[in-house]
Amino acid sequence: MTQLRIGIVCFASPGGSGVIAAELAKGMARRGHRVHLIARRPPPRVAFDATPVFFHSVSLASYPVLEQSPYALAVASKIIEVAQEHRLDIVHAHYAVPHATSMYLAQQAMGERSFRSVTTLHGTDVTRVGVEASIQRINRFSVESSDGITVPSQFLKRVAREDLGLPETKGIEVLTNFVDTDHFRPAKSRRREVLARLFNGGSTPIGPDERVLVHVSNFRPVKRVGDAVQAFHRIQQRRPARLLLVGDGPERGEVAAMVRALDLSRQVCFLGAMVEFSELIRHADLFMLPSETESFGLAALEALASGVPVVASDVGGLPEVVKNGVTGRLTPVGDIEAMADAAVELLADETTHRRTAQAARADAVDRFALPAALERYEAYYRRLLGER
Ligand code: GMT
Repeated sequence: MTQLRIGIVCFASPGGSGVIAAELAKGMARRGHRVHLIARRPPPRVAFDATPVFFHSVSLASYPVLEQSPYALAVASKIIEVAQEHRLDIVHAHYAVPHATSMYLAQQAMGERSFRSVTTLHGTDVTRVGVEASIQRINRFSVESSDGITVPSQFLKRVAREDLGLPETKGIEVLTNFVDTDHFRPAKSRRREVLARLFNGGSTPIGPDERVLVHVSNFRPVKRVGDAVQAFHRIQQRRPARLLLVGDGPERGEVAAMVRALDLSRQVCFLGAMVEFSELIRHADLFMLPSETESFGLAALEALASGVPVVASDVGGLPEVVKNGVTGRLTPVGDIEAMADAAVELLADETTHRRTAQAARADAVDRFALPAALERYEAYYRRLLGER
């Protein structure tokens, strides 16, 4: 098989699209391909690997005339530079806004000596910002102009057709997100002290009956972190429990105020953003994801791979990730009582919890393991290049 020269464009801010782009970059490099990553900064997690991924930073122009620095143009320019210098076969843009547009510009500028382009739609680039009136037309045009389009779930494929208006004649490939199941793996035995250290500087040990729930997100409104806190409020009235909140973002202040108002400061701990939380999550008892929408829900998959059952909203692509009643529970968006009931039911009975945790791990390995995902991506790239 010939070595591929692949460019990957992504955001470096915390979030699933940057994680997937980084894991893909590392994985393709390990498979022997030359991978060039283009972003403002190296995305979190890309550093954790010995295999070389070549990084090219996008620097932004500033000038008093400009109201905002033209990021999309800077990315386009960087793609041209890297593609020419390294004779890229494929450029793969993660998150359409504005990367699909930058990639289209670069392709046009390079003419015949250009590369094949792939856009992976991740979520709000289709469901929210991507369909805002101010950019919808150019976003749709740029995505449709990509040689290949991938999405992480059947849900997002449907929405891309309906909301973005991508025609049936344009192929959209479902290549599900994936997880490194060696990295996210269950604990040999759940050790309370690993988590206890995180609460109040470790001053209060976690009691044998106490259960630890975790939520990981970027604290954007769409994540509904407040619902996790309100559900937890009900859960801890019915059984001893604690809640670890991992991440940071615009809603954090409001959520912190809610924790104080509900008098939960002793049981709820805000850890802030963490790039590496696999050790923490594998010792937890339950993962909560009460989002308003998720195209996929990568954090939920990382919990499942760690052998941690998930209680999540029954929305978007989440039912494709969490098997309701088997690897976790799905409850209607905003139904705090239902979420609390599901959590208590899972935590109340040791046998149910163990069975769900084992099914979670098995299903993550079976359907979402990294090596098979990398093979699917590579086959897709080769198909676009006309190799088979
Ligand atoms: O679309 C976003 O809100 C950002 C994006 C990200 O960069 O985190 O999240 C989306 O992509 C992830 C990776 O494919 C998915 O796991 C998330 O479900 C998805 N978020 C939403 O759909 C809200």
